[in-house]
Amino acid sequence: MIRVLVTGGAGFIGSNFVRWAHNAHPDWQITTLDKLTYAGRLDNLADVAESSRHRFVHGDIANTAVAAPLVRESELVVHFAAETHVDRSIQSAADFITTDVIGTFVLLEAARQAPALRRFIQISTDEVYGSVPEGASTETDELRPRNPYSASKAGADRLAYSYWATYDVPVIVTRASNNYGRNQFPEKVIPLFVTNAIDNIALPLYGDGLNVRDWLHVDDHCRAIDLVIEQGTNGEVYNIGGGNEVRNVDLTRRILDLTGRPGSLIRPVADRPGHDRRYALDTTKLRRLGWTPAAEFESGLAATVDWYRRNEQWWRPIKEKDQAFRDYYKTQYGNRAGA
Ligand code: NAD
Ligand code: TDX
Repeated sequence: MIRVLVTGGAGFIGSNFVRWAHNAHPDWQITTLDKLTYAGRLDNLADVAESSRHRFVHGDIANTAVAAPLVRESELVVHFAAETHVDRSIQSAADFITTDVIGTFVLLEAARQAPALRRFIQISTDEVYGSVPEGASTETDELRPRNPYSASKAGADRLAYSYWATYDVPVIVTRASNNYGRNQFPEKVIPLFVTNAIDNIALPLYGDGLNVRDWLHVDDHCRAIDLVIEQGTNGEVYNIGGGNEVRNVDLTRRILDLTGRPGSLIRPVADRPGHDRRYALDTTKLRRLGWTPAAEFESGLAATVDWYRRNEQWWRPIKEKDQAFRDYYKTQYGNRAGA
């Protein structure tokens, strides 16, 4: 059996990856290490809860006593754990530095003493390139992160690279675009807007709504990570982009169409400070390994809306009963003046 450590496996992409990898790789013995922050949910891992090929460890990646032994026993590490929401990083950056930078440092230090380790996948993001007015970012482009989240991710991204260059730790860095799909926490724009629309609550669209994101289905992301594990080259960076550039206002209208709600639910609100205008990735390098995204955005978004419709028991307790989420929502949107 191949021993695989997945950090942040109770979150959105991590749990989709664990479920996907558990099905695709009967020879993987998977350990999920997760702190279960507000974004981590054990029920995201319900499909593998009974499996003898999966083990859950509750712990912090920044805690060497917990994290280092798990890294040292692994052949593969897929490192998703992070604070991930840009708006929260603007409210307070401390947890982003502790988890995204120092937590990654702790894992990398342990990786130096992991005799069987053959891959350490650092899950980075397209946000490290900063705003891209035209064209598409290639892996060798300069990094220009512009918010505390993307700056902390850029720090982790380059720290991981440095451990390959300096200590020969078998690091590969992936930089994905905006993911969508099942189990995404309802602070991110798609699940927030879908669940608000279901409830007939206003959709707070930042600024002029013309910012562009490139949407990647989480299943396509999982396949890409798997391919990079199998066929990537240590020390390299791989962009993973869905090739679906959509303006936020158009995304919002599609969500309203899919939920049968009127355009009057759109509420233009004050812009996010330092709001990156556009992200776009050149994915030639990954495509050369044989990857193409399978999901078509229209149907992928419709299936995602459908998932939130059918799984109200998953998100209603967060939006209606979780006081921490309600406080966050109030701080973020309560007094937000119109754009
Ligand atoms: P998420 O917020 O849904 O989940 C993060 C998970 O990490 C949670 O389960 C949380 O409990 C866990 N975690 C946080 N701090 C931890 C700590 N100190 N120790 C252990 N576990 C901890 O995030 P996501 O959207 O699934 O993102 C996963 C990764 O992918 C992140 O590294 C993120 O930067 C990257 N990424 C996300 C996107 C996207 O669109 N969501 C795009 C590109 C890259
Ligand atoms: O209420 C909102 N209104 C709004 O207009 C929210 C939450 C977002 N937006 C806009 C801001 C962005 O232009 O929608 C777009 C997407 O916002 P988010 O869902 O917050 O994602 P983004 O900031 O683009 O970052 C995401 O993609 C890259 C993930 O959260 C990151 O973890 C990932 O690295």
